[in-house]
Formats: sequence, structure tokens, C-alpha cells
Amino acid sequence: RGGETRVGVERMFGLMDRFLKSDPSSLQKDILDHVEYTVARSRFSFDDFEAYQALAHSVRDRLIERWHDTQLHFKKKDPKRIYFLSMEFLMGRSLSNSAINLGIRDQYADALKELGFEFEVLAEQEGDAALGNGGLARLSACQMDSLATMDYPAWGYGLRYQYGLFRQVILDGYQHEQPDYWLNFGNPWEIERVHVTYPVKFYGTVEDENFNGGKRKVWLPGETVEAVAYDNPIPGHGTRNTITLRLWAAKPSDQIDMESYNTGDYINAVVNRQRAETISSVLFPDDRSYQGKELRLKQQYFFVSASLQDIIRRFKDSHSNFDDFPEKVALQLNDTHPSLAIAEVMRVLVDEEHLGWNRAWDIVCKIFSFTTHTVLPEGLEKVPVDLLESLLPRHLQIIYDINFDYIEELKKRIGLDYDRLSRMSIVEDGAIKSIRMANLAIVCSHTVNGVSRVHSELLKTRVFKDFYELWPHKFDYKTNGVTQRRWIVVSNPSLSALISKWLGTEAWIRDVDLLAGLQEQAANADLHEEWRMVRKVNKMRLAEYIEAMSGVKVSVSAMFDVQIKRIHEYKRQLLNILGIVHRYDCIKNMEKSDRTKVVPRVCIIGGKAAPGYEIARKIIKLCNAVAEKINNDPDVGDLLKLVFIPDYNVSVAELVIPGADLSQHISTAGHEASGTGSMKFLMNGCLLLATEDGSTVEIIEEIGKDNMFLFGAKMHEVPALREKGPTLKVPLQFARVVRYVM
Ligand code: 4GP
Repeated sequence: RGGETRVGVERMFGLMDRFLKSDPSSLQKDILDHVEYTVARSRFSFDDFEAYQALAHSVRDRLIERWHDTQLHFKKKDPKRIYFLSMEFLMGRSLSNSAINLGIRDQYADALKELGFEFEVLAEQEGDAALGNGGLARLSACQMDSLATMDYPAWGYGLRYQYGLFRQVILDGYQHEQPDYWLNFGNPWEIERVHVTYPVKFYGTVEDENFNGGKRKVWLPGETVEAVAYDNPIPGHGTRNTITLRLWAAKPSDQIDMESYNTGDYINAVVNRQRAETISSVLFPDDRSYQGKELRLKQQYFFVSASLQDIIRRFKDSHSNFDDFPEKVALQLNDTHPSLAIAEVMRVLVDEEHLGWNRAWDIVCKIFSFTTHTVLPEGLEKVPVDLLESLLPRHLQIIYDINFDYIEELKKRIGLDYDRLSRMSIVEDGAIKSIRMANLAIVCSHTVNGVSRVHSELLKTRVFKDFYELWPHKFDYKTNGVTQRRWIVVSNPSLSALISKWLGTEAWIRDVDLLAGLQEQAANADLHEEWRMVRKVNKMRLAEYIEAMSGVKVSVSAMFDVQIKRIHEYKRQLLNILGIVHRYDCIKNMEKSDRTKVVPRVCIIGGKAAPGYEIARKIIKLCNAVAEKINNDPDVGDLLKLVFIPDYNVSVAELVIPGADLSQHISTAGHEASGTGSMKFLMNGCLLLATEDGSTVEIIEEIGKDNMFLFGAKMHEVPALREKGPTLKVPLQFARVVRYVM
């Protein structure tokens, strides 16, 4: 039989084309095969969406080949792996990005042309994967792309929400939220791994059990839910490295509640089982105000527990004990959301693997690092003890034990300074006793990262001052970045071609520093002219979109002045709108002859407001009301327009950014941890109007003050201004808004 098997394997390899071919006729055959066998349409009759599906599956086949090779390679090498744990990933669309990173986008475009299809048109058929809220989530997506491109053995772990971030619909100027059931039409970019499943347990009690002559704790959970893996291969550019973003979906466990079945309540028993799926059903859209919600905590533990079971299983496949665990495993906590992972690793090592507490603690202290994305102390998560005790009773005990040891150690270091001890404790005593997740993460991580230099300074001097004084060596920062693959090559193909032409290489697509080579051509009039043409085409594309979405006709010779990001008071869209009202007011009061000196301007604002954030919702309404007034005033005409672009998401950003002339990043100084939008605009040759905040401080050092419009109060001036309160100017401007809008 052995001989037969070998023959069988050889036959199989013989039949396998080692790598799928990428010449036009192989690609065409491939696409048409997918039309027929995957999409199950006749190859003589299929529409754009079906063509997109077939195309996506054809690209996915090629991804899978590289993905398998990557897994095999790293399995053999057994390197230290990076595990990036994040509740949110804002991936956007995958088709263009994947085809470009595989290096076969143009071949596909040619192959499709002969079949009568346009690559770009099919790419438009894809919906966004919007499994995140804002900057933090988009950063996770950029990081996955870069980890793959830079050949890291990295894994991303997160949740496969059935409903992504809500769709924003504007009715009568107000934001309305609609569910984003993004999986409605299938998702060719994921691979369901029905065999990669783990039980995740909740509730129950903790009992003492006799063990080796002593006692040990045993958790007797009350509910089990199954986590099923969905793998999203992430290809690097210019490499075969294709890493995995593994997202977990909740399914009812196979363990049957015999009691309900036996009592004949079959329907209710099935309905109760089905409830398990709600854990991964919806992304919380509240960006930072979801304190104390049980479902949120369940989501966090669900993805943390499944991910760690997977990570530990992978480690144990090639190791017989935990000695090498810290040399093989790095766990990166993306904000505090996954910090239950700390208690979970302790629980698994102590309760299940029977390591001593001190040995387990030693391992934990070497494997975790933590990145925080906020500057606001009130933005840091707290979990009420009552909630944790009911949902994860053993984890609460472990956190208490960690805290006990830590506070004892702290007393030795700082003495009995009770104020400070209580500030630094992981457990907050108060009306609602809670666990401070950031304190847990800091105590147990070897590194605490900020996302820009000023952010790191703020962490050290304000938000985590006590901790910095204790452990200065833990504090570090990595200024955020964005990937030029998504934000130039995918979103602005004409600029990408121009850059490659003028640099004489495409190497900048892997190494962004090479863009500096363009400096040598900075004064070249031909380059300017070509760049201007690229911008013009992108503006035309954007103008068409604006007209389709809002009915407003805008002139492409006007300056496009853009502010797109989540709506927040600190990001100050309100200030932008007030500025627009002021500009309108000036134009109205101007002599006709002076109007020729005004640069015509199209102001574009886009962003979603958290559903429970009333002021942010009102800002959207105000923007639409001001737009209504200005856009319908024939006296002002093309001199000023205001457009609110609905349903801002990654794909909308890909369209808007290449067409912008000026972009606004005007957060109150000291509030934006980093900001990444500015980098995307800069890459596309757009001017910045920005406050000295977050990463802008470092951007200024790179590009120089003279190459941007620096705006507003500096960070050190803000407290005094707040103290002083509003000046008279503000109410006056409000009065003008009211006059024109109402
Ligand atoms: C954001 C920060 O507000 C932004 O400044 C930063 O660039 C981004 O994270 C990535 O680090 N924070 C969030 C959040 O999105 O949910 O806290």
C-alpha cells in the first residue's frame, strides 16, 4: 500500500502545475473556469459582478499558492513569530491590492480587455471590508501589508464581524445608520477553515481541587462557544511572503444541552444555541465609549482565547516544553482591547500546562508589548469587576493575584505613597470597582509604544507618568506610517506610473525612502506639467463622484480643500465649517470687482459620527445645512461650494485623496495621538493645513514649515486658552451661522 501511495503522490505532483501561469490566455481560461465552476454561470453570459467574482477567485488561487509556500517555509524555519492582536482591521477592498502585490495586475487587465471587461470597472464591484472604526483599524491594515512585504513571519488575529462599521446615509442633512451586512454577496478573499476551531468558555465557577498534595484552582465554565477560523491571505509586494490575517467567527458548540432536548423543547434549544453567533455578529461603532458592556467583553475574550489556543498549539507542534516560548512568540496588543490575553496566558500556563506561577509570570513578562492609540485618560478602558467576575471568574482571580504581587513590589520601590499606589493599581476602587486594562497592559508588557514622538512624550509626562518614572526603559514610540502600495499604487495609478518613470525604477514601491530621489527633479517643468495633468484627471474623477453622490456640480479648476476623518470635537470639523461660513460671508460682502481675486474653492468634508455622539451628529447636520445655503446661492457660484461626502470609508478615501489640493488636519494641539490621513495626502502631493499635533510635528521636520500651512495654537498654549474660555469672536461667528443657515 505504501508503494501505491507514493505513486499516487507522484501522480498528483505531475498533474499540478507548480505555479499557476500568468500569461493572458492562462488568465482568461482561469477566469472563465471560475465563471463556470465557482460562480456557476455560463461562460457565455455573466455580468460585471459575476466577472468580478471569477476574477477574485482567480487572484485568490495565486494567493493561496504563495500562502502555502509561506506556511511551509516558516514551519521548517521555526522563527520567532509576531502575533498582532487587534479587535479592528479596516482592510477596504482587496482585488487591486492583491493583484498589484502579486505583480500581475496589468496581465489581468490585458486578459480582461480581450474578454470585453475593464479591470477598474470590475474592481468597483467589490464592497469594503470595514471591520473597524478609524485610524487604529486602518493602521492595523497598513501594518499587515508592510509585515508581509518586509518578509516577517507575522500573523494578524481579530474578529470576523458579520456586520462591519455602519453605512452612513444622509437624510434631510442628518446621519442615519444602516447595517453593513458585508458578507451578503460572499467574500472570495477569505478561506473558511472548518477544521481550525477551538472551544471558548465563559461564566461558571472556580473550585479548589486537590493536586500533588496541595490545592489548585479549577474553572468550571458554564457556557462553551466554538471559534471557527477564517483566513485572509495578505500578500507582500515583490516577495512570495504571504501572511495570514486569521479572523474568528462564533458558532454554537457541538456540546449539546441534553436537558432542553430531553424536555422536548427542541426549538428553544436550537434558538439558544444559535445565540452564540451574536458574539462575532457586530462591530461596536462607538470608538472608545463602550465601557462596561458585556457583549464587548465577550468579544474581547472570545478572540483572545481562540487566538492563544491557536498560537500555543502551533508552538507545541515543534516544542515539548515552554522554555523557548519567549524566543518564538511575540504578542503585540493593539491598544488595550486584547489585554485579557495577559490573564489568559497565565491561566493556560498555570492551570492547564501546570507551570509554577513564577515561571509563567516570567514568560508573560517577556512576550507582550502594548501600543496605545489615545492621549485621553478617559479613553482608557475599564472593566467593572462584577462583570468580569461573572463572565470570567478565573481571570479575575488571576488579575487580582498579578496585582497583589505587583503592588507588594511597588511598595518596596516607592514606599507607602497611598495616592500613587492607588493610581497605579490595576484595580480601581470606587463607586464601581473596575479593572484598568491599560495598567494591566503596562505592568505585564516589556514595551509600551506611543504612535508618534509627541504622543510618547504625553504618555511619559501625563497619561502614564507614574509608570514612566518607575520603568522608563519600557517606554518607546514608533511613529505611525501608511503603505504607499495602497495609498499611491492602488489609489493613484497615474501618479504611480509618473513616479516610476521619473525615478527610473519601481523599487520605491517596496522602499518608500527612495521617493526622496524625486528631489533631484524638483525644478523640472516637464515633471510639474505631468504631475498637474495627473491631478487634473483625479479631480475630474472626484468631481463626477461628488455630482453622483450629492448632485452638486463642482468646477475642477477650483481648489479642492478636503477634511475627511471620523467626526470628533477634537478634530474640529466645526471650526472648518465656521471658517467656511466666514469665507462665504466675506465673498458676499465683497465688491464685485474684488471677487476676481478670490481663488474658487470646493470644500469637501466626510466622516462618520459615532451613533451615540450627539454633538458629532449635529456637526454633520450643520455641515449639510451650510452646504445647502452656499451651494444654492447663484451670487456666489463657483467661488465657493461645500460638499459633505456620505459614507466615508477606505474606498472613498482612495478616490478623494488623489484629487485633493489642500487637506486639513486641525485637531486641537495635544489631542491627536498621531494622525495618518496627513501622510496619505502628502504622498499624493497634496498641501497640508495642519496644527502642530501628533505626527505633524515630525512631518514638519521632514518637509519644513515653508512647505505647509501651519495653523493654530501650540500644545503648550492650549491650557491657558482653555482657562480663559471663549473669546467674543466665537459667539459672533455663531450668530452669522445662524443668520445664514436658519
Ligand atoms: C487613532 C488616533 O486617534 C490617531 O491619532 C492615530 O493615528 C491612530 O489611532 C493610529 O494610531 N485612534 C483610534 C482609536 O482610532 O480608536 O483610539
